[in-house]
Amino acid sequence: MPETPVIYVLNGPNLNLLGVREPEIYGRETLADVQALCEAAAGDGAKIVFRQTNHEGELIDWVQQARTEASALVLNPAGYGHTSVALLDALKTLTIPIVECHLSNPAARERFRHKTYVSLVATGVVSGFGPQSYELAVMAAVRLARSSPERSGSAARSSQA
Ligand code: CA2
Repeated sequence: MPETPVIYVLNGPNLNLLGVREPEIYGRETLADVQALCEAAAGDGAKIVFRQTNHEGELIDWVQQARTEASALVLNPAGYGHTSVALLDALKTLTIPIVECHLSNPAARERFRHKTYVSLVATGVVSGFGPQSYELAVMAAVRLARSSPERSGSAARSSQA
């Protein structure tokens, strides 16, 4: 029986305010609701490690951790997606699938949101579906993890260490 893949779901700055501020843009569901959606989407098929930080260095530490501990990464980089070359450099060290995820559709918003550094290395991008973007991103990540068996479970972790 293959080991259960681990999916890291990492969230960047201000997403802790989800459901509390700007509901007209980001909706009324909280980040805890989003976490529950991710866990339900994974079901018994994967283990979800769900985290949020307002600090660029901490996000980068977690990306580095995902390199050895995860089978796939779902990332909502929030504002850092548009600004952080350091985050891009960290993501470039990963060999696991990366699914970029946004609640809103940044391409339909202000010009400065139209591009992210993360998209340069993402396997795919899900945006514009509100919390459901995460659900879809986790489903994609689980499939990608399963279709890259060398990247699932402990064998992957030791080969990448
Ligand atoms: O649509 C997304 O998920 C974004 O990643 C959200 C970022 C934004 O900078 C990106 O362009 C698109 C902003 C996250 C801020 O989250 C808040 C949530 C509630 C209230 C205020 C901010």
